[in-house]
Amino acid sequence: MGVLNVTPDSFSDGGRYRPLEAALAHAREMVAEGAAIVDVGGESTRPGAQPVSEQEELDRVVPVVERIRRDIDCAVSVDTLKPAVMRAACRAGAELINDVNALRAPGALEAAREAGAAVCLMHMRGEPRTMQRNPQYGDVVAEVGAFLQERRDAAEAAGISRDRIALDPGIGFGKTLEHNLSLLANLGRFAGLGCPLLIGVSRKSMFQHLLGLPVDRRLPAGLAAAAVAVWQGAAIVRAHDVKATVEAVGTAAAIAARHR
Ligand code: PT1
Repeated sequence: MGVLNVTPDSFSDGGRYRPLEAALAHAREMVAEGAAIVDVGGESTRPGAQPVSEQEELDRVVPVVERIRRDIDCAVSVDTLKPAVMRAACRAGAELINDVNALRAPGALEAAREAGAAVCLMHMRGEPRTMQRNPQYGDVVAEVGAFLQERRDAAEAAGISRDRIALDPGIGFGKTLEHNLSLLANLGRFAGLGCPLLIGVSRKSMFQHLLGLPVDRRLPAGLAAAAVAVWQGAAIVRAHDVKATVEAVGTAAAIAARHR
C-alpha cells in the first residue's frame, strides 16, 4: 500500500505540476514500483496534527480518487475518519476505507457498510493532536488485541463481513517506543483474530527514538520492521518508499512461505 498524501504542503515542487497532476504522477510511480493499493489521505493523522474540515477534506480527496480510478490500474483506499468522506470517496471508486479511528465516529459503521467497501480498523489511543502525551498501558499487546476484537465484532454486527475487514495495531498512535516494539514483536498474536493484518511503520518517529534518525534517514529501519511484520503474517504494508518496501517484504514473504 503506497501512501498518497493530498495535503497542501505535500506537493511543494516549485509549481511544475498542479496538485492534482502531481498526485496522479506520484500514484502512477508507486504503482509502477509495485504498489497494489494507493492510500489517499487528505487529513494528516501524525502526532500533533490539526483536524481538517469535512469540506476541505472532500475537496482534496475526491478528485484524486476519481482520477486514479480512471487512469491507473490499482485499488484505491481512502484514509479518513469522516463518514461523509468515506461515502464520497467510495462513490468516486475507493474500494477500501482505511480508518485510523476504527469506524468509531457516529455514522461511520453505517457509511462503510452502505458503501460496500472493505475496511481497515486501526487501534489509536486518543486523537492525533494529543495522543503522544504520556500514553500508558498495563499490557499493550493484550489491550490492543481486545480493542481490535471489539471493533471487528462491531463492524460485523453492522453488516460488514469478516472477509472484508483488515486490522492494524496502529504503530505510533498513542504509543511509546516500548509499546511500538512490543506490538511489532507480538504481531503474530493478532493473526488469531481471523483478519488480514496491516502495518504502517514507514518514516515514523519510533526510529528517531530507537536510533536517533531524522525522517529522511529512516528507510533501512522501516524496512527491517516491515520485514519482521511480514514474517509474522502481516498481509499489507503501508509505506512511502514503495520500491524498497516491495523488495524487502517480498524477500521476507518468500522466506516465510517456506517456514516449517
Ligand atoms: C498506519 C497509518 C495509517 N499511519 C494505517 N493508516 C499513518 N492503517 C496514517 C510518527 O510517530 O500505521 N496504519 N494512516 C501516519 N501516521 C503517523 C503516526 C505518522 C505516527 C507518523 C508517526 O512519526
